[in-house]
Amino acid sequence: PRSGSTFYQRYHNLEDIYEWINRTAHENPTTVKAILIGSSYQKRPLYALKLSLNNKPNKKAMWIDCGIHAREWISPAFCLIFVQYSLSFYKLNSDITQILDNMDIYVLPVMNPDGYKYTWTKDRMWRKNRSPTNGTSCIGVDLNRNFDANWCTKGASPDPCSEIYCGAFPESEPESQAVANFLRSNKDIIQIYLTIHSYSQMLLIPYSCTMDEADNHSELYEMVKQAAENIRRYYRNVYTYGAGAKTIYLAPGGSDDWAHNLGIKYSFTFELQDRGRYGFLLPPSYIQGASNEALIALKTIALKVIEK
Ligand code: ING
Ligand code: ZN
Repeated sequence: PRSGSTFYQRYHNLEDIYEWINRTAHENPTTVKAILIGSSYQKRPLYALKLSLNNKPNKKAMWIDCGIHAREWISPAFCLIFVQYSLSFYKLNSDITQILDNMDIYVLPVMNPDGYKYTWTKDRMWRKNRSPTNGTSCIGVDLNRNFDANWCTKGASPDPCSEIYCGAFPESEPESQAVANFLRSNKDIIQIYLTIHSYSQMLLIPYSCTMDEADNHSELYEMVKQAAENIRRYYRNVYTYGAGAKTIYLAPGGSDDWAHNLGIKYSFTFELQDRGRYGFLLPPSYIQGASNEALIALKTIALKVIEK
């Protein structure tokens, strides 16, 4: 079984993650619900877990998705650790208690299950989903170029063989459409959007799709600055931070920019460990440390939003 502290310090294949989702929901019937938000190109279910630890009415919410890119294994690993931490430390850790007393949290552990499966069975370095395009043998759309935010402009590619292929049209993919539909339906309650990637150790805010600053740039900038300072103070590790286009590269069609434009003003992309030594092949012994850093950044931001 998954008893013993080592379950979360390992990477898990897709079947094990589905089993974990199922078990987590069944073992916590009053606080966790599995919500089917859609399915992948290969018809795998997309389950988000809703964490609702306190029945206070009219609570706001936060959305966290992991595994949009298949090879970034630390990302689903973080989502599992985050759920486990929330369920274990509610009422024990004051930060997570305050956060969960004020908001429900939706966690999508694997947004790209077809790609994730492929990295376990065929090609460890696969990034995109697994949908085919007519007229080419090249497979897959970059789901983080498929959202409707300056879609397929500079920083994305219309070539189906590219690693940053934007797809045939915005939300052409069932995985991005499922997330976009869920966020649209719940945009009045969702205050914070967070998407987890790797690697490079960065805390990014909109925009990535343009060099323009977001309307609330200074507020967002202050949040990621404080989050990076906390990571450095507690874990002595360096994260860079700022608007995506200026900090990493111009990248249109990303989920965080789209969520921001939808009205979810507090929108973030975290790039977890490392800075390139292991890259996507981050050894399992780094999972806990990388997740602790993401967790303190998440807490810093959520507590700031709650204060407002
Ligand atoms: N990085 C992201 C990528 O999709 C990014 C960077 C963030 C792009 C936000 C767009 C919006 O390229 C990784 N490592 O995937
Ligand atoms: Zn990524």
